[in-house]
Amino acid sequence: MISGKAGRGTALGAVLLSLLTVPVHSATAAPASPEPSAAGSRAAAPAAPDLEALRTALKAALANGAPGAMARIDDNGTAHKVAEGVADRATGRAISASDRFRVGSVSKTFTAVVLLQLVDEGKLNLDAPVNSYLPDLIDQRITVRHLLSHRSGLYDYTNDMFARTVPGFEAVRNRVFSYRELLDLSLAKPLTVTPGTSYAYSNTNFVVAGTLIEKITGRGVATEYRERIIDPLDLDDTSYVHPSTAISGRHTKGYLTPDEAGAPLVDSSYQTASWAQSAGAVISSTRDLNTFLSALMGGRLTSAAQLTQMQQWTPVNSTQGYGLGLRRRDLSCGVSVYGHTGTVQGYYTFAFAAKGGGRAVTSVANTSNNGTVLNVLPRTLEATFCGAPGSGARTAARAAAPTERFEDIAPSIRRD
Ligand code: HEL
Repeated sequence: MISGKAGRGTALGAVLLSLLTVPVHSATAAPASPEPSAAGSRAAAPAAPDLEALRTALKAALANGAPGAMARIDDNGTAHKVAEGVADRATGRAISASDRFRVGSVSKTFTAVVLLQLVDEGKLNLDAPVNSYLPDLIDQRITVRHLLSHRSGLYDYTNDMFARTVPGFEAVRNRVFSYRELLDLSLAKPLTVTPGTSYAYSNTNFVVAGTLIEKITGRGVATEYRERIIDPLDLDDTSYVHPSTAISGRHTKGYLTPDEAGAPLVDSSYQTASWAQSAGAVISSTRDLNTFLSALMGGRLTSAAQLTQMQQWTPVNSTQGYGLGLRRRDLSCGVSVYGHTGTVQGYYTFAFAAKGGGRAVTSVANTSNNGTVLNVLPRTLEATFCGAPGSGARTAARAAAPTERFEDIAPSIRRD
């Protein structure tokens, strides 16, 4: 953990306490899936990133409709930056891998880290019902762990909000919601799964997580993100400015793809992101997200016990698991990587680090609601962590590479 900053109170006693209270999954919990062994490829020295393949992937994003795409790899102290296309269609300014952007659900990892630090401090129990901290808020069976692993069954209110892409966005672009209002949208619908039984991705979980942070700390998530993560890691490009619509500093604009084929892209850069808040309203850069995930996977943000909890995987599909605010993706070369993806109007983000945090990549396309672009971005992970074809890490497993999966929401709701 990072030491010497006020407000985090990760005292040895709290860490020891958390070690003594490592929770056990209840009988109804989805079984945690083991990681693929991939012992051979992990034992070998990691292949060097394939920068040509990285650029090819970004170009493919452009070929499929993104005005710009960028990526930054941080590999044990060496940074590689690649960018293609434009940040601003009006001015033609070229996109830069240093541009800021909206990270969408990568914010969920920030929220989870705050809560796991509160566990380390003895202020929160992952297996306690949420209602023990927030009386009568939700179904009494839902625990904190269920929220953070998307196993609560709380209905995702964004399914309805964004059923029609551009009208849905314009209806909320300047709105300011309270957490309670967002939760009420969810509670108007029945639970989608019995709490604890299976993965059912829902932004509502991380709205409740934000509510918990406010309740336990008595402060807003902006302050908690800043004091626990942003300032200690010197994430100078990272902010949580809700409900301001601004993105400060040099940033790429985001362009939302309408549902109607051939309709012009909509500049969706400026919005309150109030529909997302602790589920998705962070602004950052490729450098900062790499620093964040490297610190997390390097064990510098939580105790080892809580990092282990974050990596208790609920199965998502054959090549992915969801921990606590953390995704695991198993690559074709047998390497697994850890981080999160983000979709917010105008921006797709993939931010992942290897075990130990030595190598990390963040790749971004400045469009969204474009499944083809979304499906191209996983290639940036392959390029970063699997290296060039023929290199050591490209084992026979490559031949069995999984088909890329479409990850988007309404109208074709796929949340894996
Ligand atoms: S969806 C996801 C991604 N997560 C979830 C969250 C986030 N983002 C959203 O819920 C955004 C919804 C609107 C997205 C919008 C677009 O593409 O800009 N699409 C529509 O309006 C479609 N009608 C699971 C993909 C994640 O990777 O975790 O971020």
